[in-house]
Amino acid sequence: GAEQSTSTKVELRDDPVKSSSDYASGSGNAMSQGTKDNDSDSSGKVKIGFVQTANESGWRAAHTQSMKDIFSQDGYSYKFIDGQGEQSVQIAGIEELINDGYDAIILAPIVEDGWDDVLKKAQAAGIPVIIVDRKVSSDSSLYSCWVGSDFETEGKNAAKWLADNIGTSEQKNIVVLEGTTGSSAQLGRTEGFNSEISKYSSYSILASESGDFDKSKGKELMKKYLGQFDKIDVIVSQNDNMAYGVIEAIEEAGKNASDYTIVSFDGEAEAFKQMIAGKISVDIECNPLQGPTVEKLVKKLLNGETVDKEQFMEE
Ligand code: GZL
Repeated sequence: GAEQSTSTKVELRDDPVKSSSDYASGSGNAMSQGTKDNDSDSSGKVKIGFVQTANESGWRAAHTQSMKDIFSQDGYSYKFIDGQGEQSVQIAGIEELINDGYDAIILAPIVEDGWDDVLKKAQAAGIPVIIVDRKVSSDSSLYSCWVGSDFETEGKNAAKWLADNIGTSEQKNIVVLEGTTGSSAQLGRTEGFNSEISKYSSYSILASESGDFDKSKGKELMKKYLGQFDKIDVIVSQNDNMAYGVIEAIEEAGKNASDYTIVSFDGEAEAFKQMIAGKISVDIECNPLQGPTVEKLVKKLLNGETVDKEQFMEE
């Protein structure tokens, strides 16, 4: 019969260090030494990719700028990916960074659930992932660390401020505008606020629905609340952008924002102007300037160091 070919066809790779098996094996062969070279692309720069939620708020814009400022310094090749408010877009962005052999991936997850598969892919490719701002519900073994704020404490602080400054003797009705459902900021602020305010029988929460951290959705929700309830004393808005929508809804109804106690979160410059105008009563700080903290962690991780799983921002 026909001469059986004895040689097997050797498949040439386009880029020998891109294959995940090179990292997973760690066999010490020439290929896995490529991991060291992989810490910098041909231009000798460290490749950093940042997958952001979207641009839904002033807080988010400051967060994005903080990362851009730090990673546009010399020595980094920085790629920003806008998640456009969709988890599927964020996941596709992470996969793109994995395929392009980035040295580290920074992810600001829009919601907590649904990240296991893509985090496993990054891990298999030997690429450290730093979770920033909101958290993921994935097991912490699937990412290097998380940097962000203590959202539950923020919620508790809002309730404590009410008890201390508005008092606990007269009956007060509260309506809440929650952030994006399933995001750590929404989950934590809601849990923290509810657990603390429930200590005071003089406060009752009439409604607590999502305005998605968005100004126009917050305005529509506040208009609905104004139509539903004839006595609202306190309005808790889980970010400043929704609080601006609340103020517009109140004023378009011919009422005064200063007749209400409006509690907001984030602490944007514009919100300070609204506080000076007496329209927002208190604003719970949430620090978006995470770039410098994240850069220090990237350097440690790429240097083979381990870091604490949770890194809280100064607030
Ligand atoms: C909080 C962050 C929230 C902000 C909102 O750390 O996740 O997302 O409070 C933003 O302004 O949309």
